[in-house]
Amino acid sequence: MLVEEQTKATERIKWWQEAKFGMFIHWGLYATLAKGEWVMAASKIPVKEYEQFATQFNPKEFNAKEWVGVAKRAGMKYIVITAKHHDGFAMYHSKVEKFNIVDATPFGRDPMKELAEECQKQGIKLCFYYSHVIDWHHPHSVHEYYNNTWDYNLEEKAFYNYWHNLAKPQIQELLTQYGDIGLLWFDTAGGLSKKDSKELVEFVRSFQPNCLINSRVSHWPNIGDYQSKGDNEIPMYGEDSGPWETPMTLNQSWGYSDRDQVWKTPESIIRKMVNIVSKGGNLLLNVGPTAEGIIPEKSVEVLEQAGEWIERNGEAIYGTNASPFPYELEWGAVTIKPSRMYLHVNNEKWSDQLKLFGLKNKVVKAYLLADSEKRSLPITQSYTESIDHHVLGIDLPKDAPDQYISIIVLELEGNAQVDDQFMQQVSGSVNLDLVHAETAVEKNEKTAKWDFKITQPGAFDVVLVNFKKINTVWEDHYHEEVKVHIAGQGLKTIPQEDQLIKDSPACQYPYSEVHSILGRVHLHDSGNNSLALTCNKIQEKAFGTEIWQAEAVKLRSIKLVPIDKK
Ligand code: JFZ
Repeated sequence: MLVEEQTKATERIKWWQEAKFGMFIHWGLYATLAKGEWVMAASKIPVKEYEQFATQFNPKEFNAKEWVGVAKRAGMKYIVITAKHHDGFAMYHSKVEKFNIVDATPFGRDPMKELAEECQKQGIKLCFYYSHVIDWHHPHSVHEYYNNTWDYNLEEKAFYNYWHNLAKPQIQELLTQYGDIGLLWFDTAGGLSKKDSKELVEFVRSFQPNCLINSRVSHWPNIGDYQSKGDNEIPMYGEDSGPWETPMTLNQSWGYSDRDQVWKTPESIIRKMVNIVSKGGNLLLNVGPTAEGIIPEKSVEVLEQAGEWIERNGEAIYGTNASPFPYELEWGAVTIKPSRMYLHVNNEKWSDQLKLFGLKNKVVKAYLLADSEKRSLPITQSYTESIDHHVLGIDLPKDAPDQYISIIVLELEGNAQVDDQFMQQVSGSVNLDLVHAETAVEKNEKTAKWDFKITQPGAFDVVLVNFKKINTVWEDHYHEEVKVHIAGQGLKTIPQEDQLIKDSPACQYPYSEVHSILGRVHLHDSGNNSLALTCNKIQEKAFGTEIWQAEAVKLRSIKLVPIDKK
């Protein structure tokens, strides 16, 4: 990219990177069936029959002011709403296709217009989701896999008929009828050529040069302004060098489903948001309103409660940068600003003293974000030259001052600088993430290697950490021995599902975190060590983020867990 283009791109995305938290809204004709947004394909509903649902679609309760108000109270800075999903039904007044909410329903209003006005009033950016490749209503849309083959003959489809007569004209409408649009969220681009993908980006820019475009606009890499991860996927520290987001469900569905009552708690939302923001990402959190136009009560309740925490702690969220540490911290997470570090401490890890290894700066002052008087907390800082080890200790009041996560502010001399090598944490464990390993392939064997520092020698369990997608048979993925070499000791074993964690800071439905204990090792001395893992799950390059591309079992990291510590 030219320097000038790069500068423009950096400027364009600034608001979004500062915003951190947005509302996703999956709302469409499918809400009338209350079985999620894929119902048309799942039940192979013929177009003629599906069109009939429009004649009864009358979301009288829709109230733009209330919806935008919910987003505001949740602490969200932008809204991304489905202007057209895979069913092809336009949720706005389209002039190029009658199958839209104004022309085809008794409702007759344009909710996108009402939202645009309300967003403007309440200071929220409005953004549109547009399914640009999958369209089950149009006879000529062609996706690699997900086509309407129950009405139409795939062989008779002429993609460019769809592309030039529906997709592009509708995208143009969205960019010209509703004022400034923050971003266009494209999805499931399977089969779209590189040329058409790039042209689409140019097409969008020709109407609104500052409108952001997510990576799902194309399957070709490096097109669009930022990376949308797979649904509900949270990456490892440092996995992404550019801007990224996690699109996340509040229950287990995007579009309204009357059967799905598995709601995340406000606590879980806060923890995931903090984890994501500490890794430099954004959280795009979904609600699925009903056919009446109501955001389910339970979603509103969870969002408002999460919003109260964010309101109190916004200083440590909005406009921050990612943690400089290349691993998960066992007590929580870190965000930074110039000359400042925020320690987000999980309340169950709250104790008399918090210790942090590896911060090189002098700490000028430490205080609780919850303390309006900013009273100094007693601190000690030490450095041991022989093992190049920095330790910060902060004395804490007896009780955690906030709900779920309490934040300590560190005022630093200069911008945060940390020892970025892997090291043992305070509890004695070592977390080695795959993305930071040196990898090599030899004789068909893939090996990952890490160097790390030990400050408290002892005996350790070696634990392999994978994320496993629901309904995946573990043995289909791990049926060969993996090998570990560390400090002259070797382990060789087939990983088992020893511990299954359904919800952790970075893991959630449809994944669970699987811990496999590979064996026990002894580290006798302080200082530098290295670990080598040989395992065929070590990927050279991450997959794309199309539905079918999400890896069923993803190797994340290997951990050393001390066994003599309680
Ligand atoms: C897509 C849509 O099909 C779905 O209806 C919803 O809109 C969602 C936000 O996006 O589905 C996907 C796309 C990618 C993955 C999973 C579901 N993925 O990479 O894991």
